[in-house]
Amino acid sequence: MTFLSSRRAAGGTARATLLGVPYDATASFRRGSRFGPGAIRDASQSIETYSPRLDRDLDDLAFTDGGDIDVDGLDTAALGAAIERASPPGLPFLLGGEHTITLGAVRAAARAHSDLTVVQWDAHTDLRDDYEGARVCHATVMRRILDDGRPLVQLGIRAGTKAEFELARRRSLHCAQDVAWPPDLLDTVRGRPLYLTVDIDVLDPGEAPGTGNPEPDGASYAALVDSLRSLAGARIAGMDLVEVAPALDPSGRTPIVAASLVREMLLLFAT
Ligand SMILES: [Mn+2]
Repeated sequence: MTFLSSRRAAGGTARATLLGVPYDATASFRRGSRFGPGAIRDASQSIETYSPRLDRDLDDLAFTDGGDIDVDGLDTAALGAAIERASPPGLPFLLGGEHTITLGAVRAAARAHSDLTVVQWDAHTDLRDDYEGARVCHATVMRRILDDGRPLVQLGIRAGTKAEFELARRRSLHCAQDVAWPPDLLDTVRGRPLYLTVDIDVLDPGEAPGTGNPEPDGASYAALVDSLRSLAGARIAGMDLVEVAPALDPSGRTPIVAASLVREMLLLFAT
């Protein structure tokens, strides 16, 4: 199954390509995000192609669904290499899978954009130097991105260690629980190539309970879409949506919320 209304663009000129990355090998608390890409595609069949909020329709957009990258049994080094190899031209849009997948995608995007800035919507800082002995995992991924020298903006953040928050205050361009953009920060990033990473747990668990490490007091769907919409017209070099774990939400609403978010991100950034 492919994502709602995706298609082969004539001559392979699709602006955006969806790629599933069904990987959750380092998940520490509750696994299941490897089933995220399939569940999001499945849920996409139940939503409309038209977004009243944006007054745009996916049917008017040439984007493709490239299926899943084969990541079965890979360690995190091989995972990163597989993602870098698979990164398509144009605008790659990865569906996780755990947050670790972002590292390979950011490194791939940075090959073409050395001044790449990363924007993270997430409940968690993900800035540990290591976690249970692992240097590359879902809890350290943003630390590795900082180590690579990438400027980082963190929105929706409400969980992490004291040391992670101290590091964020020193090294992130911005780290706040609010997902709204300070106007001066928007002016700073708008001219730069951006990589956007959305961890579904940035949303309140009431809206998206199907995720490995839910945190209370999260953003609303409307606030998240508004935050993304603030970047309309910006240069987006790549993006992802991660940490959807469908089995942890018997109501099934998390994959539907995620599919709606994928639609809005495509309509905002793949035109
Ligand atoms: Mn998170």
